[in-house]
Amino acid sequence: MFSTDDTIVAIATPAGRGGIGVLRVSGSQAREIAESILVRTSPLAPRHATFTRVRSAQGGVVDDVIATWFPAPRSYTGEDVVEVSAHGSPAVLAAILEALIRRGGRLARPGEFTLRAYLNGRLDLVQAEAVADLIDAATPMQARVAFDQLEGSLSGRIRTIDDELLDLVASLEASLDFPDEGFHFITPNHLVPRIDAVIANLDAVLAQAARGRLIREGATVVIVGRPNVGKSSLFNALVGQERAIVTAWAGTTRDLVTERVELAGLEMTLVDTAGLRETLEGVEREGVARARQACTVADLVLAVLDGGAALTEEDQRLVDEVRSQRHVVAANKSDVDPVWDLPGAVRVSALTREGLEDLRRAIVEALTGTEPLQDTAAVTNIRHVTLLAEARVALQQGRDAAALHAAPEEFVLADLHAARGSLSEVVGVGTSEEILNRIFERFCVGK
Ligand SMILES: Nc1nc2c(ncn2[C@@H]2O[C@H](COP(=O)(O)OP(=O)(O)OP(=O)(O)O)[C@@H](O)[C@H]2O)c(=O)[nH]1
Ligand SMILES: [Mg+2]
Repeated sequence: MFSTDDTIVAIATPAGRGGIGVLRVSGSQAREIAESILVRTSPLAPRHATFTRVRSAQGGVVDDVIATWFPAPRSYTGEDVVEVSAHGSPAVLAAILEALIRRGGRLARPGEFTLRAYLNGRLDLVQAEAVADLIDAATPMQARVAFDQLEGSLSGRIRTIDDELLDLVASLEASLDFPDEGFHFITPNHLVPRIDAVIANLDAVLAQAARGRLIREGATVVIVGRPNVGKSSLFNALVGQERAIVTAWAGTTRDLVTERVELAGLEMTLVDTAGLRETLEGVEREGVARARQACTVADLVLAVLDGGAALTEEDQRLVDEVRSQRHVVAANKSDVDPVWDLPGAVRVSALTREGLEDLRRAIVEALTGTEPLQDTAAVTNIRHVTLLAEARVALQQGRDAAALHAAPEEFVLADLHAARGSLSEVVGVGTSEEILNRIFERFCVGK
C-alpha cells in the first residue's frame, strides 16, 4: 500500500538555476519540520506568506525565503503543506532539502504529491493525470485540453453518463426486489431506448478520442517518394530551416531526418527519408528499408511526386501503396510546367513556396477532418479510451439482452454493473495499485 503517514519533501522547480526555486513539504509533520529550519520565533500563520531565513542541516544561515503554510485539508495534497520559495540556486535548494530531510522529512517519489491529492480525494484520477499532461504540454492546445480535464470537464461527462446508468440500475433492481407488486419499475420496452441513450452519450465522448489523442500525442508525418523529387526540400520548407541536405543528385538522403514542428496547434514529428528505389548499394538500400519501416508507424504519409516530370511506374506504385493508410499526395516543383494532373494531389513548390499553405492545410485536414479541433477534444488518454470502450461493450451486451426480452433482468443488470465498473475506473475508483504506480511514475519529483 502507499504510505501517507510520513511527511514528504522535494524541490518542486526544475533542475538548474532560476530566479526562484520552490520546495514542498507535505504531511502531518509538515509545519513542524519546516518551522524547525526557519529562523523565527512566532509560528507560521495559515495561508500567509512569511519572509524569513532558513538554516542548513549544519546550522548555518542558507538563504532568505518566503514560507507559506497551507493547513489541511485546503492544500494541494489535502494534507498540511508548507511551500518554501528560495533563490533558485541548486546549491541553496539542495541545502534546504537536506535540512528538511535531517529534521524528519522523506524525499518524495515522482508524482507523490499528486498521488496524495488523489488518495485524499482532492483530485480524481483523470484530473491527476491531467496535471502531468499540463506540465508536459508543448503546444497551447495541449495545455488547454489538459487544463479542461484538470478542471473536471471530462470527469463531469463521465459522471453524467454514470448517473444515467445508476438510475437504470436502481429501477431494474427495484423491479427485481418487488416482483410481487405485479408492476415493473421499468418495462423492457423502456429499458432498451434508455440504454441506447446512454450508449449514444458514450459514443459522443468516444467519437472525439482520435482527435483528442492527436492533440495529446501529436502525429508522425513521414515523407516518401522517388529520389530527387524534392522530399528534403519540402521537409525544409515545412520545418522552416535548411535542416536536411538538398542536392541535385538522386540518393542524397540516406538516413531518417526528424524534426518537430507545430501545424495548426498540433505537434508533429516530420520525418524525411531516403528516396524509394531499387538499389544495390549498401547504405542507400538500408536507407530505403528505413523509409519503408517509418511508413508503418506513420500517422500520415506524405507521398511526394515530381510535378514537372512524367509520372513513372514507381510513382504509380507509391500512390497505390499509400492509399491503404492516411496520406496526402504532393506534386512538387509546381514552378516547372506541369506535365501531368493527378486528381487530389496538392500542387506545391518547395523552391518558390507556392502552395505550401495548401499542403499544410491538407496535412492537418487529413489528420483531423475539416471541423476545427479546439472545441471538441475531451478524451485524450488511451487508458480512458480503453475503459470507455469496455463500458460500451458491456452496455451493448446489456442492450441486446434486454431487446431479446427472453433474458432475465439479472443479466442486463450484470452488464450495467460492469459498464459502471469501467466508468469508475476511469476516474480512479477501484483502480489497482499497479496501474496507479504506472500513472504516477510519469510525473516529475516535486509534483
Ligand atoms: N524547380 C524546382 N526544383 C526543386 C524543387 N524542390 C526541389 N528541387 C530540386 O530538386 C533537387 C532534389 O531535391 P531534394 O530535396 O534533395 O530531393 P529529395 O527527394 O530529397 O532527393 P533524395 O534525398 O535524393 O531522395 C534539388 O536540386 C532541388 O533544388 C521545386 O519545388 N522546384
Ligand atoms: Mg532527400
